[in-house]
Amino acid sequence: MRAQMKLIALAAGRIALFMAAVLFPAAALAGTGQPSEWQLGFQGAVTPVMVDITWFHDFLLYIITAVTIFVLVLLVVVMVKFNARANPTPSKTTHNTLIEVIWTVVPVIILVAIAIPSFRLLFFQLNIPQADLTIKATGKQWFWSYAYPDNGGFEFDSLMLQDKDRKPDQPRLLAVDNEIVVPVNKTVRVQVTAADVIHAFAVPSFGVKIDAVPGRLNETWFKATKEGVYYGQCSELCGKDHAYMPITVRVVSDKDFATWIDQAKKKFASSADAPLALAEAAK
Ligand SMILES: [Cu+2]
Repeated sequence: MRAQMKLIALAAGRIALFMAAVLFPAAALAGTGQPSEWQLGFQGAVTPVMVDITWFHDFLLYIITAVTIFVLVLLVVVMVKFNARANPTPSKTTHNTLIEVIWTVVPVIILVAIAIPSFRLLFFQLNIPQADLTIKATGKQWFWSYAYPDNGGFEFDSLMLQDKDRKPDQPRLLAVDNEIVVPVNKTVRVQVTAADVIHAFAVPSFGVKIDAVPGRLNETWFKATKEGVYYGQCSELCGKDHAYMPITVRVVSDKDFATWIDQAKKKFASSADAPLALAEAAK
């Protein structure tokens, strides 16, 4: 009995959590930049694209909740009013023009109402605006390499931090040795490709997820509106260490970005991984 009560209490807790997520989707226990415990919704949005994705998700949730409740109510009404006991002599009606027009037109209206913001969002994501900065991300088995062609063309590898190298504030399986650094409130174009197999570049708080395909250059963009550290992961099953090639983006002020660029140019210039920098130096 006590075990049953415990189970019921647990289930009630889960349902309450779910209802909270439905009623207050924006506050659905979500971390920003990284997942949080008991998170149900998306990670917090820090780019205009992710703000729109979150809005669209919530908008769809309201529609699907209304549709589901409406169908449930209809089912209950039919069961109660039209069962054999309550309604011994059923009507022989087979057609009703008005109701058929309604159940065709209303779903069409709902689909159009969904399609308009959906396409608007798709174009917003896929039209790369005039960029302030371009970085190139190359997926490799099993780490990422990043190049900054606008800033001297240096390139560096970014590997997941092992537990022994991690500082206390760096999350496990998400922190890397060399982070991507970008300025806040600047449009960043990301060119994404791969050197071996298909990977995918994804940062949930930015609303960015795009395949990294060998021999092809994909493009995406983000404009982070808040300084901070945002984590993502390779999101295309790419082999044995797929789970261990995270992405870390540090969003900083313009001044800090300029400082970082100066340091990075020196730090990564001598690297054998910087063919562009070497080519430029040879000029
Ligand atoms: Cu991968």
